[in-house]
Amino acid sequence: MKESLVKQAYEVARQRYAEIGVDTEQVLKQLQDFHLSLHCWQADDVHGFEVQAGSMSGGIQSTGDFPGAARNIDELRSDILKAKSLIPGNHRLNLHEIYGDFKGKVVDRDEVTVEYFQSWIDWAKDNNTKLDFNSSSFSHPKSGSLTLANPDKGIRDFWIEHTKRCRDIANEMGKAQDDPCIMNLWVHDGCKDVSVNHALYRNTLKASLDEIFAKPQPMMKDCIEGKVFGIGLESFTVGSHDFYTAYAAQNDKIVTIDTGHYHPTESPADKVSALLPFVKELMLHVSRPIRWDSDHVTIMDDPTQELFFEIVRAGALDRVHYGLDFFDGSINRIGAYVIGSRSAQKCMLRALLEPVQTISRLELEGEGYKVLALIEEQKAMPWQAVYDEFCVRNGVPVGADFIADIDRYVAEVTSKR
Ligand code: RNT
Ligand code: ZN
Repeated sequence: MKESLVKQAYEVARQRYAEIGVDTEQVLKQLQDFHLSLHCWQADDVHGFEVQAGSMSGGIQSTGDFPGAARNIDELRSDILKAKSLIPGNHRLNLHEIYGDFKGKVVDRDEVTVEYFQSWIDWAKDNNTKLDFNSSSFSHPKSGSLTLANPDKGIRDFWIEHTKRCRDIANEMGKAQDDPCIMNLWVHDGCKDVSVNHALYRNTLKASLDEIFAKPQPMMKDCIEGKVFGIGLESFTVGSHDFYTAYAAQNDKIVTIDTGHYHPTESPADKVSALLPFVKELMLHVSRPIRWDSDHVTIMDDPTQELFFEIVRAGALDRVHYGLDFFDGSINRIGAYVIGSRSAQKCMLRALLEPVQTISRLELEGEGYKVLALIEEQKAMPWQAVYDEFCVRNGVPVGADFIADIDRYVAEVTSKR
């Protein structure tokens, strides 16, 4: 794409937006300050680097066997850097515990320490990237259908120990980067079939969380993620949305909204303004559910756009952490990162370009049709010219030009794996 064309289009867009009271230069600054947390697990279909790794369990699934997945820590780092080089702005990296640098050693989940993440901390520093973290309760012989909610004290304590250690690691990451590390806690605990012990499991999970969170960890923040169901755990989920919402409100925790974790007609976007009066912050797992929590690559679909509109309209930009969570093994995985990240950014950009004060005033004055008119008109405003300009200023390919870069990387790197 010719840079001079991008500049011309941006100049027109800048004037069009100025006419409706929107300062695109200001918006470009806000977009520069918008940091996604790239999930490391799209690079290798949620496999991780445990020496003893078994098959995937815990109700999630990555489908497809597109060639070129990262097979080790060096390949994963290289792929992440490639993806980052094609995404404008600077973004965080979200690690799962199973992605530690175990250096050929069998390190069980209740033995993990920051030692196995030191090379990540160094890598992050060298690459001007901040880290976020996740405990990993799936894909392990002790995962079963119940971990932190397990009435068996031995198994429960194993996972409590794991999660406590993960909080220690996250806190060390936070200290090293002088910025709190956001640690997400998701456990798949649930029942495949009818059960009469729902209350027992939920009380057990609550007690486990209380124990896990007892230790103050000033340089990390806890978020808790519920869901509707997992594969093989269809009848009951211990950590449902209601469970974690109540827990977070009572215990000052961050609620994670994974856009694939609700009933098909339920709106994740609607949860933003419903939760923010009660919890200080939210974490997002932006994904794309197709019929179920299938974790397809994020695109600019209506639910994603609506989610970002709701955050900006609520004035909550700095109360949200922006994680991604998709894992499609059927397409080029670097392409998946680039498409998903750029789509999330475009949704944020469109939300930032909305003349929300004008529309809000009209709504309060009872001018319903004008509200509708302005919102409809926004859809065809030249926001894309602003995004192209953002890419140029960040020195990354404009439009679909990133495809050629990925093709080159396939030829030179991933096709040789
Ligand atoms: C699973 C949750 C969870 C995982 C990752 C790997 O349904 O969304 O966030 O996708 O932690
Ligand atoms: Zn998630």
